[in-house]
Amino acid sequence: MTTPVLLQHYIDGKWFDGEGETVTSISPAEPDVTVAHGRAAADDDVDAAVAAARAAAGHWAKTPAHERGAVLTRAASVVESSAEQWGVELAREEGKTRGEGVAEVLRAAQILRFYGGEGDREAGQVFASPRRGEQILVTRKPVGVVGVITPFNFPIAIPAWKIAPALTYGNTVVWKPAGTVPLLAMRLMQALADAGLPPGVLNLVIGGRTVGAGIADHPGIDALTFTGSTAVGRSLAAAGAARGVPVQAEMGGKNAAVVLGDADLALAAEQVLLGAFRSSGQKCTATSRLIVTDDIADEFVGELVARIGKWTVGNPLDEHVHMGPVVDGAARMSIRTGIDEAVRQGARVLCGGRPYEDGDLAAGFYVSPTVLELPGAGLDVWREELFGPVLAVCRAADTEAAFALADDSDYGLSAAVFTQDLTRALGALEDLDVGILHINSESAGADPHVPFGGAKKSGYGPKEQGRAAREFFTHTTTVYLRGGRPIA
Ligand code: UN1
Repeated sequence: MTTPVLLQHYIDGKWFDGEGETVTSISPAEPDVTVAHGRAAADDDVDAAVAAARAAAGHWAKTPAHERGAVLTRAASVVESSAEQWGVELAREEGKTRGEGVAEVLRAAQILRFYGGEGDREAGQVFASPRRGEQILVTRKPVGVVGVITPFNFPIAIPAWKIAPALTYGNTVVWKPAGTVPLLAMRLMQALADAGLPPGVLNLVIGGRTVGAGIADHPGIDALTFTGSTAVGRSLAAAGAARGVPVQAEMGGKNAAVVLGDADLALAAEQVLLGAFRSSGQKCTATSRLIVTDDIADEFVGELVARIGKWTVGNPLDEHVHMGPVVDGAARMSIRTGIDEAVRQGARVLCGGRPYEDGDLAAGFYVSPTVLELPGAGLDVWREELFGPVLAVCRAADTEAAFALADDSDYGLSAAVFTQDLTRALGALEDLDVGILHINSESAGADPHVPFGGAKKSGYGPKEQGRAAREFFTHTTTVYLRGGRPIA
């Protein structure tokens, strides 16, 4: 057993103990194992963090983009060289498998490196002027002090993809990670500090909802970026609107995989399995709805359930395990309730669905990979996000009906369509209102250099990642630039 890490906060270049409520980060695989513990930030710590970020803002904004980028590039190396160790810590603290944990840490390094290169890219636009002797420049400026509120499910990648663009574009940051994953937050903070980030530029305050609300409502915060539930995202967006502060919120999903009759069924089954159950389904991009056309429905669902049967659920640190627990007891409870309710409403359990009754799997926060066949699309499980390893299945008569079913959702984050037919693939692009569309690959996944985010209830404000992030983390100044020469 490893000794718990002392949980600390970082403001104005200094680590210190909190004085708020007690925070204990446990391992969801073994709830009696404490990973990190300490005390939450107090209200005046949020004030101190915002004050430090404000004080650092002017100097950081004037620091050359290449120097800002160099800090991120150095941090990328620190993160990369720690991937094995932090990947294990991540798996222990969050519950995804060790392999996924290591891959996530490496992804964070890749994101830091991408934004580290920003100084080498174009920084604005030049337009012709309708007047002689003039040109019009559109330049970019940081928005100021950004509040960053991040979820439990990607404890280092999501913080990296918010903080790296915030910093590279010259903003300073006050960051609150999810209270369930403070250790990985401390690791990323330390990496950036070791890379030479000046004091006050990034401040880490750990705590629960009151700390989050303290940041969101703080008059010293100029913009807020959030990933988490639709309910919280919308309330932050409303609060931001009331104060005239821009909010970027990346929220829920009810992502469909559509498997059509001409698909490569083995490929589709492999990808749907990964999309639905990797990270125990706790990704906003996870596949939670499966739509199969009648012609191949029995064969495909049979193949999928057979593959799930070969998966090992267990301690995420064990090499042969495919799926670990969900993040905490409350998550396990709400997912189980959602399954029970679906069954009550007429769903048929094709696999999983029952709680683990003994041994390590009953002690940890495990939910078995569950596939539910629905009598129709009216069930709550088809509409509401459960954020767990639960896949609901509906059949469709043909491609058109399948796409209509997929698009009939309040959410619009991602979708996966399995077909070998170009016309059907292009039809999906036309018919599905989503931010991310995968053809013949699982619904989850993101690359640092391309936009990420959803349509409909899934996203609010500009997209994240790639150069799309610039829309949120900067604003433009249009410069009418004319010299002093007499106009001929
Ligand atoms: C991914 O699919 O790899 O909270 C990333 C989430 C998303 C990130 C998904 N914002 O699950």
